[in-house]
Amino acid sequence: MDCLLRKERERTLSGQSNTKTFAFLKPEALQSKVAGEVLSRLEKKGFSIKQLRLHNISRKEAETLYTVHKGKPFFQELVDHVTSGPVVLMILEGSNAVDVLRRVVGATNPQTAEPGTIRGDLSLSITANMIHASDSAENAKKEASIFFHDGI
Ligand code: 3AN
Repeated sequence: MDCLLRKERERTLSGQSNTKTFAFLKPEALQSKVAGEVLSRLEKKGFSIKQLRLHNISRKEAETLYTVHKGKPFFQELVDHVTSGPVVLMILEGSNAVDVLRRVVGATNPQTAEPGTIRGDLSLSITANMIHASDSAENAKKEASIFFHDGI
C-alpha cells in the first residue's frame, strides 16, 4: 500500500497523529548483542526510526540528561554506567510515540517490569535496564537536543 495512504489510515484508526520521541539503548544492549532484537521489537510495534547513531556519552552529557536525579544515591552509578560504553541513540516516530514507547519499554525496575516489555524480558538490573525512553514530549525535545543538533 502507498506509504502516505497507510500513514493516513493508521492516523484515522488511532485518532492520533504521529509524534516523535527520544530513546537510547544503554551500553549492555551492544555488549550482550541484543541491540538488533530491541530495534526489531520497536519496528515491529510500528515505530519508524528517524535517527540512529552509535555514541559514547560523555560525563557532562550524562549529568545533563539525568539532572533531575542529581543527589540521589544511584546518580553516580547511573552516570558511570551510561558512560561505560557505546549507546545507540535514536529518534522514533509513531502514533502517540512517547506514551506507547514507555509501555513497550516497561517499568524502571526490570525485576517488576511486565513480561512482554523490553525491560521485563531482557534485563534484571535497574541500572542496566537496557533502554532509556523520554517520559514526556517536553523531555523528549530536551533530551534529543543534547545529542542531535537538529533536535526532534
Ligand atoms: P525511567 O528510565 O524508567 O524513566 P527514571 O527516569 O526514574 O526511570 O530513572 C532514570 C534511570 O535511573 C533508570 N533508567 C534507572 O537506570 C535509574 N534508576 C532509577 N531509579 C533507580 C533506583 N531506585 N536505583 C537505581 N537506579 C535507578
